[in-house]
Amino acid sequence: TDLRVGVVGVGVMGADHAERVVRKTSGARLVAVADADAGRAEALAGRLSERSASTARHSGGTTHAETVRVVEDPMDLIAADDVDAVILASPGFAHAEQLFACLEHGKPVLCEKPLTMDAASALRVVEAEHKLGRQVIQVGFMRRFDPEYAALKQLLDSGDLGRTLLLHNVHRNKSAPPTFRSEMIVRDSMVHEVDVARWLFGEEITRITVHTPTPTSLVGDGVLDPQLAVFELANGAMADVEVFVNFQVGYEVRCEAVAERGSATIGLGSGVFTRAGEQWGGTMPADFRVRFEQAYDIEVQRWVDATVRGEIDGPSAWDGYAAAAVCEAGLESLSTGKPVDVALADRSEVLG
Ligand code: ISE
Repeated sequence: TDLRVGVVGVGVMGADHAERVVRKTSGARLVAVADADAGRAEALAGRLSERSASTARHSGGTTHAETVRVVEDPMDLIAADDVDAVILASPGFAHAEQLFACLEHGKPVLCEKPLTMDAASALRVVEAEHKLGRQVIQVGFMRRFDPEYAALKQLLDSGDLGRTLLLHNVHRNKSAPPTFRSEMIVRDSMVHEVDVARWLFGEEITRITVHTPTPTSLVGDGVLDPQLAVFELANGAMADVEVFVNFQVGYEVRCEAVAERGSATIGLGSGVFTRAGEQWGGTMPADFRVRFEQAYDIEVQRWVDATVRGEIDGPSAWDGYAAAAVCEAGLESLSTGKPVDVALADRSEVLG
């Protein structure tokens, strides 16, 4: 029997995930959506109900032609008997309360980043899950599922290039809405590189410095975009990242790992690169849904498969907490311009 999934928050990412569950994920079925904007939820539910009905007709009725219902209150969706698992794609500020509800009802949840808005609340989530006695929270750091990132990780872990010394990252969005302020650049965008650095090195980040060059004139007053951050890791390695969310050109995410005997770059291969007439170039994806489509597909499929087994299969609540702790220090560095030590709880004390 299919895993019955409910999606909370159907903005850009939630709508994308809802559609993914209906169209591309096997072993799962979308039963309900909830959103603060009821009209938006209704429109999506209508569209996806029609789609699953027509899929059922075309496949001779083997697919469930369920209608996707709209639940007004996210808490009711999380509690609903016919929702086995939840995808949380509401804004970050709503996550803590909704995660606690998922834990209370023992519902497995794929939670989009950030886990919560600050380290203290993220740690409370980790502790509450630990008390439950099983891992039910997976965090949406989908880059770990991107085939290019996965290949880079494998290469670095193989040791063929020697020890990894440095990462250089570039993270550019074509544009961001005016509501995307400096803090969101850290908490919602840079947080991906925070996870990538922790994951590729297998080490915690102990210190972060966020530099802020003169902002682009194409953003509103007071928005510090781009930002240039340096992470220091527990083993002495370092990573830098340029995050520029109003780059204007297109979506671009690159990562170069510098090791003792060579370097490896990913993020150049999406799209067709041509060389002609002393020029090279290619196309760029417009946004993260295009660039990371495969990663999201793999993420959700593996989450569904693991959930059915009663497990998670990806970044854990601890990973979400560790990233929140780094981002919190990053926000302090953003305002002072100084390096800020990351205050991270002792993992073995929290998780035993
Ligand atoms: C967005 O929320 C994402 O997660 C994207 O991966 C990132 O590139 C973008 O900057 C965020 O706003």
